[in-house]
Amino acid sequence: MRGRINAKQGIITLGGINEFENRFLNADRIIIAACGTSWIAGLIGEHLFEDLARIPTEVEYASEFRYRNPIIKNNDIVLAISQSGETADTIAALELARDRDALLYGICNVVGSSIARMTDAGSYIHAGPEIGVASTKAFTGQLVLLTLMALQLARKKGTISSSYFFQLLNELENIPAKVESLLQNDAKIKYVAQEIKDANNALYLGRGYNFPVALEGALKLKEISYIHAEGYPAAEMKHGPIALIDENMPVIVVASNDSTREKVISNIQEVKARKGKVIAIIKEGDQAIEKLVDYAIEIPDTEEPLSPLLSVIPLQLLAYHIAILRDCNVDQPRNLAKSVTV
Ligand code: F1P
Repeated sequence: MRGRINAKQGIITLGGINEFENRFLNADRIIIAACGTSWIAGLIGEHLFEDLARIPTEVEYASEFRYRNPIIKNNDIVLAISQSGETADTIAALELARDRDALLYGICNVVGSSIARMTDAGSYIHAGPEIGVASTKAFTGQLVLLTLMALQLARKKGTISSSYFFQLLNELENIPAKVESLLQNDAKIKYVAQEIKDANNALYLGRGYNFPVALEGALKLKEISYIHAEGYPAAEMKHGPIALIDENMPVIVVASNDSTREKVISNIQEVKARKGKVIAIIKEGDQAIEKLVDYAIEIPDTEEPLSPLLSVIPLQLLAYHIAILRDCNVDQPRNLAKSVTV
């Protein structure tokens, strides 16, 4: 069954969900299993499913899930996210869940892949082939799909108001134009890349919806430029990573969301007090944060549940420019395979 989206009429019908609508509406839990960038998309999915559709959600590294004898019940939905649809650990997690009668749902990019075939239902992101090894547009596609799933379920369950539903759905249509507009900042991002390209370490911080974005920024930097980078929830900085901060440590703070803004400002002040170099992703026109930091990269304002779709892009570009400046092969990073099948 094919899906349909009509923002004006407020219609989202993803085929895979329609087919098992009752299972989704009555699910005790969604367990997301994935690896790498797909796992990080899953963390944003957890926010979306809990925040909008009020379905308890857990996110698991597929590579660990399979070794833990996890509790999976037949009213659970195990949602595998995989660009390639061939990741061995994600397949193993699904096999385990299948033995325990959970509904298996797949979000894949590659049509007809193993995960697409072994799941009970699913949705393709149809992002086209990822040319490089590091996942970028697939991440965006996964986020859009997770948002649509959460919105369809929220609408059916009545967990968000009709006006908020339309607000989010209409804003989703504005995202491509906002992406175009933030790409105008590419020269600035390249300039920042030049300034920090010789760092040995980098720290990425974010809160709420932007915490997984910080993880993804760090992962992209590691994968393609070989700089050691860590992503942390901003509030965890005090529980360890703060010891690492000095003038040689770039700290990239994803500070674009209003609900966490004040707290993030105090994290920035803590880093500055230790002479750390702060690069902040800010909401357009946020002069207060701009004045506090060494470099600010603006992104257009949007609804918070959709903000990762915008805030991740400057981080992907930053990793890209740093990798190019360090003469790294951005499409074929050393030691990495497009699909990890063993
Ligand atoms: C997972 C993944 C990718 C990463 C690299 C290795 O793949 O970790 O996120 O970029 O290609 O594999 P998948 O299950 O999403 O295909």
